Amino acid sequence: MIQKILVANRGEIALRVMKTARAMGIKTVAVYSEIDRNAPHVRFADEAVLIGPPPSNQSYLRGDYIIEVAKKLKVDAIHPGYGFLSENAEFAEKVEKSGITFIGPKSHAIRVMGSKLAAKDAVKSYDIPMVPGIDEAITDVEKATRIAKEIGFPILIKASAGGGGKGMRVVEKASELKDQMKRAISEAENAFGDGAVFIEKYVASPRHIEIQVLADTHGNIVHLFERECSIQRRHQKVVEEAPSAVLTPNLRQKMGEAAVKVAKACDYVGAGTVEFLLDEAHNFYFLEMNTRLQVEHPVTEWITGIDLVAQQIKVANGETLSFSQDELKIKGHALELRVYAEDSLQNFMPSVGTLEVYRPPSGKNIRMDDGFEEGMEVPIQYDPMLAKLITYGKDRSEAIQNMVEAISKFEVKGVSTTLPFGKFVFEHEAFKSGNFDTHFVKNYYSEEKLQEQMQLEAALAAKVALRLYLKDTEKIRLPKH
Ligand code: MV4
Repeated sequence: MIQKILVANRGEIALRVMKTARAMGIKTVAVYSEIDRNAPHVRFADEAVLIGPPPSNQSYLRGDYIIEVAKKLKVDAIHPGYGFLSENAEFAEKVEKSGITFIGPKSHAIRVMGSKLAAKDAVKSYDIPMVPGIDEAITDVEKATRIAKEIGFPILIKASAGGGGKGMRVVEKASELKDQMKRAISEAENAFGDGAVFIEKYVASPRHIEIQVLADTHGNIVHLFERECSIQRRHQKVVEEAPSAVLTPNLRQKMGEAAVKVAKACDYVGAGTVEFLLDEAHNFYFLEMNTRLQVEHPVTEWITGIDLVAQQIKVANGETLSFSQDELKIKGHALELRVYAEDSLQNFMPSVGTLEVYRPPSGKNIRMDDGFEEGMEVPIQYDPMLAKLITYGKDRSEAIQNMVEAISKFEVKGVSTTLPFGKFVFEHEAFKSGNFDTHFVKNYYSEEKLQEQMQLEAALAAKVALRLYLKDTEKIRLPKH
């Protein structure tokens, strides 16, 4: 039985994991870098250990040292959160070898899904739709040209070791292929130490839809429906929601079944996410699997009523899933906005400084997952995400309305945030209608448009204030008559 968990992470996700652990009666250990000395995750934990200077490679990425700390404090399990060591197969393996439970899948699954080509290979015999293309590394330009012509241009060159869009290149015609392949290979070598690239048909206007899965150690696998993650900027997700505005029950079931097969193909254990592209004709294609808890997991938790961290811990304890696929139902609609310390009017430049004012909204249909407090500095060493603002509604339009209200109540001073950008998205006709794809930001957003919207709102606010003032002065005068 897990009685003590070390959380090898920081910020909102470290807190998120510890809150569930505590609710389950499990002791928590935080690790922290020098700059995080006074961070909320450190104060929340039952014990906390300094692990090094601020740069991640000297602190949160020191796998061996974190395992040493865990052993010294007689920790039963390590939760890696997302990012940092969460998808490091070697780390997962070392944790297990040290006699500590890794809260996540076996290193085999992490390794297979860490390579796109290995992933394609693993799911090959499971009848899962994949984008037309090849399933092996290619270096021969002649051969690539032949295949590309078969597939039909435009095609996409992808790095096998790449993730989050890194190392991807669109090729419009055969004459560009040679040059682009050379570049892609050398880029992949430099970035990942692995020059393997492959080609796929380029899906021009896809939606990004992912399916949450959960597997126990006894062979039971369920899916917890989809999250729509098409609203992103340079491969950084900005808004996520569940369910998607466009999936029919039939398509949802098909995608769910495909996701479960992907999990089966790599002997998956724990909570994982299977990513798909959905094209304009609503064909779906398996892209990759993320072998960790995702940033956007709260929207799934809200529509299913299931605490995914609690499930991860139970599975790690060897428990059997306590529900079947048939017992899972979608209830209502949830949205998540990632609030970054970035300036939406200055090309999303990181905005560092002190949170002179930090007052997140609260209420019945609002969930805030954050790791910041008023007065704290926003450090430059880590991801600039300040908070996740999550809202709920009985349906999509109610969730949107609650989100717009929550954004307007969120007060931050001292650093710029992407809150105004978020409001722009939720108030946009394309978003409200549900008719959008991964090009939403590129297609609809500009600093000028946001500026214009903010000025209109400021003018409206001034008018409302003036009207209130006039009404007030009238009230004051009234008794005189
Ligand atoms: C694609 C694609 C179009 N066609 N594959 C980007 C990240 C990586 N996970 C896969 N990605 C894409 N793969 C084919 N064959 C378009 C993207 C893509 C994308 C996918 C999901 C979310 C946002 C995206 C933004 C640009 C491109």
